[in-house]
Amino acid sequence: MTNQLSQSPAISPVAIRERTGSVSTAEIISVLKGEITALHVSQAFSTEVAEEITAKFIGSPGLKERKDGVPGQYVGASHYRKDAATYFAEAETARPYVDALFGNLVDPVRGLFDALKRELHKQGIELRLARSEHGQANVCRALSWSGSGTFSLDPHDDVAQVLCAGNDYELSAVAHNTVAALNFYPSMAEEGGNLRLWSHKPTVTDRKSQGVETTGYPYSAPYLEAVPSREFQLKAGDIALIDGGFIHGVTGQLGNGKRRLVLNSFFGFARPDLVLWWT
Ligand SMILES: O=C(O)CCC(=O)C(=O)O
Ligand SMILES: [Fe+2]
Repeated sequence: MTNQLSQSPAISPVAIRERTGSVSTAEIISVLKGEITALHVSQAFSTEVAEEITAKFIGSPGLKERKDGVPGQYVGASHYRKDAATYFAEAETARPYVDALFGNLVDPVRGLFDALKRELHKQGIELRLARSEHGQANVCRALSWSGSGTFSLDPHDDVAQVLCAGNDYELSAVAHNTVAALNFYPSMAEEGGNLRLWSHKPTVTDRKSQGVETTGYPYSAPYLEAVPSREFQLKAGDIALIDGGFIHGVTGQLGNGKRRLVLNSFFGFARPDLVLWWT
C-alpha cells in the first residue's frame, strides 16, 4: 500500500527569463531543450495587431463555447480529449476562422513558426504542423477563459493530454520530451488573468494520485499548497513560452471591460530530427 496523502509533490527547479523586446529562436530552442522553464517577453508584438485580433475574435462567426469541461470560448481546434480523426477534421473546418483573426495584417504566430522553422532547418531538424490522413493542425487557436473564482483557467499540465492522446496521433511521442506551450496575449483584463507557474512537474504517478491521469486538469488547491509558485504579470502584446509539463493556471480576472484573449500553440521534439506543432 502506498500512502498518497503523506506524499507531498516534488519541487522541480525553474529557470525563468523575463524581458522586453523580440523573441529569439535561440531562446525558443532553449525552452524546447528544457534549459529555460519559462520565458516572458513584454511588448513582443504590436498594439495594432493585438487590437485587430481581439476585434476579429469578438466578431468571429467561428466563435464557440467549450463543452469539454474547461470553461471558455474559442476559435480554432483543441486536441484535448479528442481522437485524431475528430481533432484534425475540426482543425480543417476551423482554419478559415483562425486565418481571419489576423485580417490583412501579418500573423505574428506564423512569423515565429517560420523563423523557428528556418533556424531548426539549419541544424538538420524539420519543424512542421502535426497531421494525419484527416488533415493538419492550425498554427494557433484563440481562447478566452471564463472560469470564475481563484482561477479563470484551473491549474493543469499540458503533457497528460499529449501522453494520452492515443496511438493514432503522431504527436504522442512529444510527451516524452518538453511540450512547449506558446502564448500570445492580444488582450488582457483590467486586473488579474496572470499566468501562475508552480515549481512542480508531475509524473504519471502524481497524476494518478490526483485523478487527472489522462487530462492533467485540474489540480486541487490542497495538492499545490506547499509548492512554490510565481506569477507572470501579463499585458496585451506580451508573449509567454513555458515548459507545459510544469503545472500552470490563469488567475481570476476583474473588470467588465476588456476580456483576456490568448493565442495558444504547442510544440516539441517527436524525434531528434523532427519538431511537431499543434493546438
Ligand atoms: O491562457 C494562458 O495564459 C495559458 C493557456 C494554457 O495554459 C493552455 O491553453 O493550456
Ligand atoms: Fe496549459
